[in-house]
Amino acid sequence: MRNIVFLVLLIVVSCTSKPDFPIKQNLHANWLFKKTNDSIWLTAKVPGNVYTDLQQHHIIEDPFIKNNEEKTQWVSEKEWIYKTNFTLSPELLKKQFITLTFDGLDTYSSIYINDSLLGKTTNAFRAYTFAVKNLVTANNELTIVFSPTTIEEEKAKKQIAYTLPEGNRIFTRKAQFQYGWDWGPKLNTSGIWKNVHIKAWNHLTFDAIFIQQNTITKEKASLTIQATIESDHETEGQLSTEVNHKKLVTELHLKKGKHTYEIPFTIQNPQLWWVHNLGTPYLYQFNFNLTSNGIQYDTKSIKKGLRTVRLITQKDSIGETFYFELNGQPLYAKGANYIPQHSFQNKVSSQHYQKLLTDVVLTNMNMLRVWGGGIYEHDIFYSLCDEKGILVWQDFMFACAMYPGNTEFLNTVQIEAEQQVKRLRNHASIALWCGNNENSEGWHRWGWQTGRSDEEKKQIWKDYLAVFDSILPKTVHQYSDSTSYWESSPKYGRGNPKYEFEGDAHDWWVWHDATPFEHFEQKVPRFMSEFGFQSFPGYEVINYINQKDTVDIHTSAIQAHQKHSRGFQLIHEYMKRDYPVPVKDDDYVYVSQLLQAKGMIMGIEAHRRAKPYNMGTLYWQLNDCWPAISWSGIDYFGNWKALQYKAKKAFKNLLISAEIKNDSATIFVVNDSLSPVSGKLALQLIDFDGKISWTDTKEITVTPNSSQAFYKLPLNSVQKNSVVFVAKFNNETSIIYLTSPKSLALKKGNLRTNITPGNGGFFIHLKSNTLLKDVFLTSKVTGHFSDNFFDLLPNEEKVIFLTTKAEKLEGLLVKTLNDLK
Ligand code: BMA
Repeated sequence: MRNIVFLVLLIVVSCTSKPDFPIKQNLHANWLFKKTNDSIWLTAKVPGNVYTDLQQHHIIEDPFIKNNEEKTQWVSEKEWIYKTNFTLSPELLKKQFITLTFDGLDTYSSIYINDSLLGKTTNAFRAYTFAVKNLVTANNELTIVFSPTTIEEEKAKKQIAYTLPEGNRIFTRKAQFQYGWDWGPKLNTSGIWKNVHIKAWNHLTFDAIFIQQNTITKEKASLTIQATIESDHETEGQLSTEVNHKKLVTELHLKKGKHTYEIPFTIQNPQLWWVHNLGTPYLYQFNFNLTSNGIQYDTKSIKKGLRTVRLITQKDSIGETFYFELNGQPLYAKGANYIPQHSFQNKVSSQHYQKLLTDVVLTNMNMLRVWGGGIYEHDIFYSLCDEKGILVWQDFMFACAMYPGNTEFLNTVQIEAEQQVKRLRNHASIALWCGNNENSEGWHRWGWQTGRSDEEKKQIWKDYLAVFDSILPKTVHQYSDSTSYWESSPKYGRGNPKYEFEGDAHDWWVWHDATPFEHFEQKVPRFMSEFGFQSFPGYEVINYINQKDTVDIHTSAIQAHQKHSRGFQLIHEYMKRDYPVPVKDDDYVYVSQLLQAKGMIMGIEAHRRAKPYNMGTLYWQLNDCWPAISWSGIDYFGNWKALQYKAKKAFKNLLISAEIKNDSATIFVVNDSLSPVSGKLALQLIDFDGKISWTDTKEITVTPNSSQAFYKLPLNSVQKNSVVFVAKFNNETSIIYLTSPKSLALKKGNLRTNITPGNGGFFIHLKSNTLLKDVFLTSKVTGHFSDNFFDLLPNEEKVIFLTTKAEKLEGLLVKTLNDLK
């Protein structure tokens, strides 16, 4: 229930009495666990899960190395018990209200406190809160029994007369990738995967605060503070809101129970939040204070970016647009699809979040799609996206399946959606809520309807609509400030010709259908939300899988870490088309990364050249959840593959890109910034020794937020395998190749390297008398190269910085494509 507050006073309240704040106590200590029938209790980590606990006690081996995954499958078939003892202080016990909250239990559990059954849980994606005032004392025991998911799944399955695609995972609300995916292991965890805490309070407390944006213009941000307050009696109270030294104290007539009070709040000339490539992701710090009768009862702080972001879908002469508008400006979205960073979430530290999201900014990405087969990420993920100016396309956690539609299932989805939307609605980074990943495409194009009666099909689709066309959009609409909702990604599967003209697209003609990379240039959709190609990870990951110190890609362990049935075969087929196929394993790994990068960059550049027809490109996939051969740009150890380095360049605000068609090269300049860029476009035709055979310059102005063709070069008299065009504009240089890497007449280079120590690493100076393609630096020391897999123009020096803690740069190796010819 909402109450509009009319009485607003600008006063400073002086609190004379001692505050009576809630007491929050985490219950993360002293946990023990065991298999139900075992007699010995072992120590456990909370938050955590049974796999990492078992590993800690050497009962199972690390499932990420060798073929161990298979050996650990018994774990998810057992029942596990966790218990802890905790004490509560007299001060806490004296409080009127005491609640126990589990932010996440994975998944089917029975909770006992001091031997009484507190409740049962069935959804890992929602929090559970219990009132425990009458159940706790100074010394307590908390026990949680986790039953295997299969038991409930089998029961649920029996209630439906037909089989739903894709397996029993659909019955359990937990991370779907834990049942195995084409890039991830089958490790179906159980346990206390998120925080557990006790909260004790007197009289008044904040339940939640939502800073709702009504309208945001350059002149004024009109907001409504929606404060949900729980009170044990009807009373007068004050809510103070403080932002950048402006303080507003509002008198509230508080009713008994949990109620939402709405307080209008304006900020003049607000500083808007922008994605990092277009401005500053400015965040306001809001501090709230709840007072009554001179006593302070609760406080809360929220960092909030003010912006408007909308998904624009409008019919046009070609089909329908699909783009995001940020603060009134059409935004070109550049980025990737994000999957969980680990199979076990307790293994993902805040440093992992920091590092990965810093990498996202460094590679000039401004959007991530949190894919629907993983998890609703932890708060830190969204807070960092807010801080770093990254937009988030947030899927609800449903992927590649049809889900049941019984009342119990719909109810749990309703609660889950409401909790997640409320949890994330203050984040400036949330750009979109999307219902699911590929469920609709699967239903319409993957043969899921075959052999079903009309009645059955009608029922399954009705159940689909109940979730994705009703519960989820209604929840987003009701609890957020008009965040856009999109039913399913993609809008149309690639089998439907409309995929090119309307909505977002997952273009898997490349890879799954083995179509050559050039397809990306021929079929450009309105927004590419998935496209990808696999490669081997860095040497460090390969050696970790095998537990060896030489690169070997022919082991059964490597086979076990490739989850796509045709994965190796597809890499090989594509490699033969465009690259020399190396014999040595370390070379093969290197070329597999070049191959992946070539395909993806071809796509990214074609998409960006097609702006504003196309307004976004998110490749599949940013990261890995275990050491794998996969589509990722960044491997399990955080090392950048060739794709990530090359995407960094291809995602810059200013891109020089050539379209090679009909024996000519058309030079485009793409400008994503909101200002015009003027300068000299300089073009040269050089051979691999640097001899210039043709040159021209042109003064150009690239209009803001545009892609324009500026030059057309005929290629009919050009020796395509032994020359390149070099295009320069505004400090950017692009080397334009006219034929596939395999056909290039690259020469053996005379590379000179010189290493000098620097602050926190080493400078590596590189120079060659001939063009070196795809220069790859690798070393024994752990670190990050400022650039890698780059081309070195003849007689031009390039300086790379290796950031490392090592004192000596040992074993620097340089590989080039020239060496493999
Ligand atoms: C996409 C994803 C995933 C899958 C990937 C690679 O469509 O949504 O389901 O892992 O393709 O096959």
